[in-house]
Amino acid sequence: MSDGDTPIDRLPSGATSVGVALAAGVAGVLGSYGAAGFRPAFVVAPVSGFISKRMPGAVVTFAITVLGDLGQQLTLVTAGALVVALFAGVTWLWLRVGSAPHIRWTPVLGAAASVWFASALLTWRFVPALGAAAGVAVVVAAAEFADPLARPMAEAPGVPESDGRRRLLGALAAALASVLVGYTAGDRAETLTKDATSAPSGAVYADVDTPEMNVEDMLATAEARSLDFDDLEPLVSEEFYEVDIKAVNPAVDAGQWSLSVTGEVEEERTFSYGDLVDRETESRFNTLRCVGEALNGRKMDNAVWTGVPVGPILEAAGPTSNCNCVMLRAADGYFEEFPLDALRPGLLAFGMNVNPLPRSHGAPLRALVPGHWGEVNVKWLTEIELLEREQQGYWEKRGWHGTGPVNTVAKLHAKARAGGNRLRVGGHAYAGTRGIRTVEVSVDGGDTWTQATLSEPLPGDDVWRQWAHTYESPGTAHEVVVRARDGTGTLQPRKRQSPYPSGATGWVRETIHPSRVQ
Ligand SMILES: Nc1nc2c(c(=O)[nH]1)N[C@H]1C(S)=C(S)[C@@H](COP(=O)(O)O)O[C@H]1N2
Ligand SMILES: [Mo]
Repeated sequence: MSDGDTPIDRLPSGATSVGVALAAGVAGVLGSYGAAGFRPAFVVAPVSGFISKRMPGAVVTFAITVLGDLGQQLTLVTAGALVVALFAGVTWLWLRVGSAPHIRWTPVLGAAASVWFASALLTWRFVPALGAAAGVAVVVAAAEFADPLARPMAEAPGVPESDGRRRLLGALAAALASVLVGYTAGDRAETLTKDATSAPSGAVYADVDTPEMNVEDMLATAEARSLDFDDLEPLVSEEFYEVDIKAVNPAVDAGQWSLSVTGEVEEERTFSYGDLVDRETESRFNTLRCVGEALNGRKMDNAVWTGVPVGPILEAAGPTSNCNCVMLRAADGYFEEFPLDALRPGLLAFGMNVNPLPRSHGAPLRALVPGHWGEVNVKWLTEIELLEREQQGYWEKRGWHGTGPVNTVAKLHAKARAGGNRLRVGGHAYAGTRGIRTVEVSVDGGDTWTQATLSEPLPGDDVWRQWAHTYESPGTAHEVVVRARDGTGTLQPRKRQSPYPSGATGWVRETIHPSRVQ
């Protein structure tokens, strides 16, 4: 079979154009990623944000409670495909318009300019949009110039209009190169900024009173008080969970950023990053838990946070509202409303475990609201608005009731052999500001109960504890049940309820097969 007989060579030019256009679409998206990294200037970001925002409440709930992080990845892939289709469509139109001979630059420049314009409109960032245009331009140019003679010859009767195979291969090669370059550049931009703070130079702790050793001491205390249990996460989380409404987080420059206190106040106030960092700071342990997580889920973690207490900031503005309600607003368009009294003892944090607050956890500044569900601990905070009457927050508009205090929970995350015929189980227990008094364990499905060993409490009003229990293995499969009693003596409710809408309840139960425990 000669070269000329390969099926691709016999492609009608229409199909070739579609192939070139799709290759250009992919290259455009990767070009945008190369210029922006995984930040709001990445052209897929606004589209995936739009999808998340418009997704019906029921779908969001399904995504959070069943799909977990996969839900957000699906949104991102869908958004990516839509943008590829958009860029490909625009390119295809220009390939049609510009298909006259001798004007090969027309589709190259036309498609690039249109894609730049579309990206700039979507992201409202004009320079990074050039990345998308460059990706598209390279692919269309490669297709057009891969086959130098095709177009002039097309006018001669009997001569094929163009060599579809060469055009398509040129486009694919250029797209592959764009993908590689875009991915590498974007990934580099991303690692440089992912967990980097957007704090101005002279790191947070350089200008504040809190001696860094203070936080170091707290971390050392947490390590010392963590139970000696290999499979159990220590008292300060090694990996802190993350929940965001958008797949692409805001990238806020602390130098440009400010926090305003607005609404029902005597005097509206605005604070720059420097204003806040210069105030008297405080470091606290604070545990967070997401209302959307499963009963024995992994979206509950603890850290040492450094920042300024909210109380004096509120007092500086002088709240006059009589609904006792406040709305926190953020740079990603997130907003949550809850009682002002819950916010008063809170912290505005710009540090996390000795480091500046990472972008993923809300840099430059987030709210910490003691004892309340994660969702009111607003990240990338920009505004504290005192309200006149109650309003619904982002999640409440989607049916959740997650603005109140957390439910009590004892989780079971670790199992191990403990020598001889003994087994050991353990986990974390948390009840917000009520604290944990005891954790009780049953190894016979709930018939008899024993008190578990608890980790020594850490200082603070809103910190979890670890529990562990060692027992003689019955030798056969048995059900372990665990429940906590909070600081007021109230037992964790037995009734099982799903996370939606007000957080999971019930006791964690797990059937343990002794032979399968490592
Ligand atoms: N601006 C903003 N703040 C936010 C969110 C968000 O999507 N945007 N998610 C909330 C939810 S639902 C939770 S559980 C916590 C999680 O905080 P983390 O990501 O630091 O663990 O942040 C809350 N604050
Ligand atoms: Mo959450």
